[in-house]
Amino acid sequence: MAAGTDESNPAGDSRVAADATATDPTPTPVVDPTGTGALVIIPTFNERENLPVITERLLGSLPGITVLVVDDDSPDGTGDLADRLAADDPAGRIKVMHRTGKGGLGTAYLAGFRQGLDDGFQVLVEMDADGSHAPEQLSRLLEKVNEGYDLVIGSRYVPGGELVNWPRRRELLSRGANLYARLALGSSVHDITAGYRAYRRAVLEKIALDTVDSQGYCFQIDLAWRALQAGFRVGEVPITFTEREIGESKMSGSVMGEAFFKVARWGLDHRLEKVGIKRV
Ligand SMILES: Nc1nc2c(ncn2[C@@H]2O[C@H](COP(=O)(O)OP(=O)(O)O)[C@@H](O)[C@H]2O)c(=O)[nH]1
Ligand SMILES: [Mg+2]
Repeated sequence: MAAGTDESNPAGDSRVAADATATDPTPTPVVDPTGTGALVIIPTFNERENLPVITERLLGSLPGITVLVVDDDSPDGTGDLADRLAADDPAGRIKVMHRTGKGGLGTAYLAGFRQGLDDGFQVLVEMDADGSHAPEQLSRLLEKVNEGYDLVIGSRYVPGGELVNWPRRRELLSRGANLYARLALGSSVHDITAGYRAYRRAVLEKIALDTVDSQGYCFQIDLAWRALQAGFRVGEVPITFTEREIGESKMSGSVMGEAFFKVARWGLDHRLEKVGIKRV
């Protein structure tokens, strides 16, 4: 049993509020079973060997889906490769956004979200290029969105969630960060740092993306916390997270420090607000 799981809440339903979708007994599906209606945003920096594999797996399991690769001028030529993959897909399901330099995961997703909202997608998905997030499990996330959830997190730490080949040190850091966030924020999300997620467009329209400046893990916590604070319904589904086999992680230690202080501040603000004090 994973640490921090709540046995009274095995489905990983994280709380929540009376928005229209949550109270609707028969919510209208927003994505069809082939994935039409959803945009999968894949940020890339030096993922030349991984990108063709992940797009093929993704389009193989959900042929109706659209992919947006957000490449930061990868020195290994991932951006050019993405253009070729896009040109080779007769159905035009692969789109590419080229940015001028390494701007970080958070800003890559923000740029992708804006594009996806402008293009009218109903659901926007975050997925890594390195194979850690199995495309074959995306339909689980989308099904839960169709059930009425606003943000669905692919969770390593709910029953059924798994870690494959992750270094023990990273697992401990990740579990520690999640425990810390749960305590500091008083939230019941088991894997709030996870980067495999599906958002209904309403969430991203509501949460003031312009004011998000967090990076790395903190970016994921920040967005989930904003969604919870705004009263959206957040759920988790178990996934198998597999460590990358090819290429290198770009995650640095400095993002841990950012997360530590910001989460403490959000938790404090939340508790003060509950007793009627608003910090300026
Ligand atoms: N566009 C863009 N993508 C990035 C950047 N940093 C990381 N990525 C991508 O974000 C995803 C997750 O990064 P990764 O290094 O695997 O982090 P880890 O899984 O936490 O070790 C991968 O698809 C990376 O290529 C960046 O600065 N810009
Ligand atoms: Mg990775």
